[in-house]
Amino acid sequence: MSNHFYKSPLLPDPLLGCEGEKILTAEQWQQIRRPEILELFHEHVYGRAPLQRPQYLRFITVDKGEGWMGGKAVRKKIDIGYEGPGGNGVIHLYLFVPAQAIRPVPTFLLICNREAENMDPDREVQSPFWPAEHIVSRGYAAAVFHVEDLDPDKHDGFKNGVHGIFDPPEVPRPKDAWGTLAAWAWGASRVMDYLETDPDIDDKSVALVGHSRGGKTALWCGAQDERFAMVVSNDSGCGGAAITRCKKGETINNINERFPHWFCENYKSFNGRENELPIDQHMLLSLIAPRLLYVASASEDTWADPDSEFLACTHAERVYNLLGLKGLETLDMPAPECPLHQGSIGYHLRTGKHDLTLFDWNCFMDYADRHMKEARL
Ligand code: GTR
Repeated sequence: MSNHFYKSPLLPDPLLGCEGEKILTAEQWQQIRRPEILELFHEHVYGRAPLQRPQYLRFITVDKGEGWMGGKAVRKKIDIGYEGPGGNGVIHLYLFVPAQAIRPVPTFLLICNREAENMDPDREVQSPFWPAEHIVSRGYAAAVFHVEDLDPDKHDGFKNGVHGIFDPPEVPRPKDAWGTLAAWAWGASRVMDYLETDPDIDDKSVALVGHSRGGKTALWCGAQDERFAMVVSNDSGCGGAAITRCKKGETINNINERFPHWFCENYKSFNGRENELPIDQHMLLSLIAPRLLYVASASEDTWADPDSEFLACTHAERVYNLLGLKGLETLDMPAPECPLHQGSIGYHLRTGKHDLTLFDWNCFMDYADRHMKEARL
């Protein structure tokens, strides 16, 4: 891994407003610059959701039972039903709450983008992708939902899922209309709507976790929805935690060709023109401030590009500093398996491939053990 100084591209400044004014105080950040940056990501990258909480949103506990995980957990299955002009849908939320813990408990919510077996609520499959037993044993509630409950991961002309349900019938579709990642992010916020109502859950201590396309989603959700106390991006790469300018591996052109449904139409105008973007991904990370941000990379994941993921963290740090918080506190990429857990931005590089492993989860929980209580709003 190289020291980022040798490859640092010229990046847009998170602390320079659109009118050219310097952002010098926490108040200016919150009132002026944060909304500007959020708007730029809506307009050019992820697109705009037509609504937040829909008028029709229902939480139904379809199952609640003790005695799971050898008596260590209570399992709940919650159906989060939503309805709009074009139909209705259901998010199936699975939740394991530690039986002995003092309530309300801090929680890890995973956005699952892998095969549904990885989140088996009956625990016949115990995948490291969602190590619910392990999460519970460390005193956290383990929550998960699947992205396909919001929108299928294929280019269907935005006919199915939440687009079909909520989109106004505008033809042609606006170039800043929400893509699939924004649809999934919208779903994570609806899960938070439920968690706020559950007396077992400490809704001020919820960490949102996503891997890869799920990691891009976690960041976009956490940037908009300030109810999440901690946001974790695992191997999220292009359109996630990685700086796009001078990025190795996947480019904007690659991602828009292979996944034309993920981002808004406007993003395609930056194919091969990264330098003309008014933002870069360090500015997405900065929108998580002052809350906890955790970025993880894997050494062999060159498509995502660990150097560019780390670089984004070092540049998001200026916003954390403005808000009186520490970031990574170093400009040097750490060695594999040597997590940086000092400040309000956490980072680790793991040896190995593009994946979400038990090592990654343990790092997220070590970090949360250390910071989530003190950061509690
Ligand atoms: C890849 C894609 C990446 C990443 C990954 C994943 O094919 O190019 O941007 O999102 O899929 O989600 O596993």
